[in-house]
Amino acid sequence: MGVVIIDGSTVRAFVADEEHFKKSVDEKFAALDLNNDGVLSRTELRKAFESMRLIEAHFGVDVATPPEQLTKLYDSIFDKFDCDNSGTVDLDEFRSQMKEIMLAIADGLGSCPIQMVLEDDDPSFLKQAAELEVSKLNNAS
Ligand SMILES: [Ca+2]
Ligand SMILES: [Ca+2]
Repeated sequence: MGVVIIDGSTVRAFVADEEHFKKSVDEKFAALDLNNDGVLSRTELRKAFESMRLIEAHFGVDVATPPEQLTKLYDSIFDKFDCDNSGTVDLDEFRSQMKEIMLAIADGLGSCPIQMVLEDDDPSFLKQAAELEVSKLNNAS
């Protein structure tokens, strides 16, 4: 565990590192596909967002949001992911939306760095972005 400063360029570098990003997304997808049918259902995707804490970062939802409003929000997110309206999210849909979301977060961060505490069990993508930054710094020194 440690503290690292990240900003928009950190997140962008993470997404731009295609091999690494794809691997992270693929691993995340596999972990989220609880029943191993190769696609994410509405429930599985909702669990995903609850665990990734991306909603808070990207959509600015505060903790006091009423459950029915959250459900609406998750439904709208699911529809965004499910580009072909098949009722499930496949790996391609997941990859492209994750990329968009991460880039939107990068835009949101801009050049205003945020401080992140890295916890070992934190599954968030921002943490992975931060770790990539740390490993680059280590390599540079
Ligand atoms: Ca599934
Ligand atoms: Ca679909």
